[in-house]
Amino acid sequence: MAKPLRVGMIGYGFMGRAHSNAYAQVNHFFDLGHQVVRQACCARNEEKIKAFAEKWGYASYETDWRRLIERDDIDLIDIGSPNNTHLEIATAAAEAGKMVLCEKPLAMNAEEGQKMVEAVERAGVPNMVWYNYRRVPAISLARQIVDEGRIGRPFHYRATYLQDWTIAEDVPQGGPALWRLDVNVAGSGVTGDLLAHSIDTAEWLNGPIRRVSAHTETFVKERTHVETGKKEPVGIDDACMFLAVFENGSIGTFESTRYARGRKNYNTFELNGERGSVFFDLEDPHILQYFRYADPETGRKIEDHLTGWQRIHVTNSEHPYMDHWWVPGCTIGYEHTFINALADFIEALDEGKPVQPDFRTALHTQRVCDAVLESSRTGQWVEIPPP
Ligand code: SOE
Repeated sequence: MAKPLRVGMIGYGFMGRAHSNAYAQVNHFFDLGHQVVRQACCARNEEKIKAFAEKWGYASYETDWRRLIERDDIDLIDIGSPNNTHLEIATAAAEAGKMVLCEKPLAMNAEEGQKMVEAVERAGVPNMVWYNYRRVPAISLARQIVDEGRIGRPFHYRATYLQDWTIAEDVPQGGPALWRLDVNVAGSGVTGDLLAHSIDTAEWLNGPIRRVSAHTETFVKERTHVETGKKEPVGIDDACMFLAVFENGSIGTFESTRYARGRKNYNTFELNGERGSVFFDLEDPHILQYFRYADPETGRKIEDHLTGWQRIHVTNSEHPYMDHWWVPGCTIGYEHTFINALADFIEALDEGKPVQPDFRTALHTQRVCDAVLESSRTGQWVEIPPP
């Protein structure tokens, strides 16, 4: 008999919906020792959170997150509210003995992230950060291919994360929908919002980043602020490029912008090694491209007339997560990455094991983001301490 896992969800925006969908679906597709109960959701706007509770099947709602955390019928607090709220909520939730899930990036900066790690580790509560792209089956397959030794000694890592939704100068900043453009709420621009994903994926596939050298740009210097109605300086980075040196000796380039006309959520990476390469593009999410140069066991070169890039359609039941979904050839989508992540969290909970990426791992990602921003400010290479 599955134990109840009573969830208190904070936030009702894009991520509030993505996480709530995972809570609604996970037990339909994964056999787990816990049954999710959508116990309560929470946001300040009563009309909106009441409607959200009805739409997503939450049994109740709150308009003050402190009240949600005080409730003894809640086991897990999920933070889907803007970045400047993460520290306070996560700390209070951990102190109240709740499990804590947090939307990425972990915090506004590493100093805050460090406090969050201390809070969850002091309380000994299960915790996870929603770096959902690890749970794209094709990206998990890339990790499997690396673990199987099929890439061999890595040389290059190349990541891009491109969007185009902030090019118009009249897009305002601030408020419930556009807080990502307000540095006081988001902490940074594309570095924390998009490159944090790329860094998490990169470190998961290729190990820790040790040094970075970066350049950031803010193309539109002033935008009307939704809350004041006045033009205010833009404090976020609109675009960021950085060079990276990994602990394993390979080198990387990372590029992100919200000004790449035509690119919507173009999140790609390529890893080139001595024995093979992998390439992934989120706008073609079911495909992992794999180039096999040599046999992983013998190191012997594949016959020349048989080498070439393979486009693996990652929908076989042997592929990561796919035995929980449909028959081979039938694809899954963006929302399933959150369901897969939640299933991993609950499986770990069932077994009393930690899950990745936890707050400590996400803190390292945050340290890389901070180092990138520091490097852009100072024009110097910046070292990142080992995880
Ligand atoms: C920004 O546009 C955004 O919504 C990010 O905040 C998400 O983390 C990313 O997955 C999609 O783009």
